[in-house]
Amino acid sequence: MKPREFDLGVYLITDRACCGSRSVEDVVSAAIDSGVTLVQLRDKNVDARPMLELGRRLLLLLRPAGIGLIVNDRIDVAQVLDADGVHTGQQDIPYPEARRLLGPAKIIGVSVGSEAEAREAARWDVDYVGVGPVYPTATKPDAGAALGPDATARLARISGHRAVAIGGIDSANAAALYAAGIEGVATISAICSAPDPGAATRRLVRVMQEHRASRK
Ligand code: TZP
Ligand code: MG
Repeated sequence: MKPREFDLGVYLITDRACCGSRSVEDVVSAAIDSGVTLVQLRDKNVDARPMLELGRRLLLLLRPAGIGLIVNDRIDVAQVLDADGVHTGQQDIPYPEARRLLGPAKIIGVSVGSEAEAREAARWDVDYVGVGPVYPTATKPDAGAALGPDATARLARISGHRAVAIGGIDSANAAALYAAGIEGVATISAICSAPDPGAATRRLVRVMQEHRASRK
């Protein structure tokens, strides 16, 4: 993958708890085989070393498939892994410092959940914004009130950046986001908690492909 070239279309965010008895590697492997376009390593409850070890195992799966790995929060872990980029939230290292640490070639995504945050992101050369929560979600209890697709698209437009929507998204509600002008959908539970993560990924990829085909 060339630096900063990436497809936000169906963006899987990993969560060990949501994977249940399955390994994160098994879920990511099924998602890769089923057309996922980008993967984020996210684990709020683990030290750097196990995160690094999981990241290394995920890179062994992702690199041959040409799919990028983004690391949530941990710039140090992303650097040691030589991952494709980081995703930073509003309480993480601010974008200018993250860019200074990572250099121009890495992907940096920033979370946006309000107009003020979208306006701040507009001042920065971020590679994408993650906007949400679009719909109610049990996965991140402190995510705030659901924005809905229209407000999500509005925040994305204010930011002026490529955007991925997040929060409560599955194959039944993803089409509304693509239709509203959002480039991609990010999900944790719709894939990680699905009885069949591969089939869940294929359903989301089909929605994305139908939208892309309708725009040709
Ligand atoms: N940020 C905003 S909502 C959310 C994050 C990390 C959780 C998304 O999880 P799910 O299961 O796709 O709703
Ligand atoms: Mg964060």
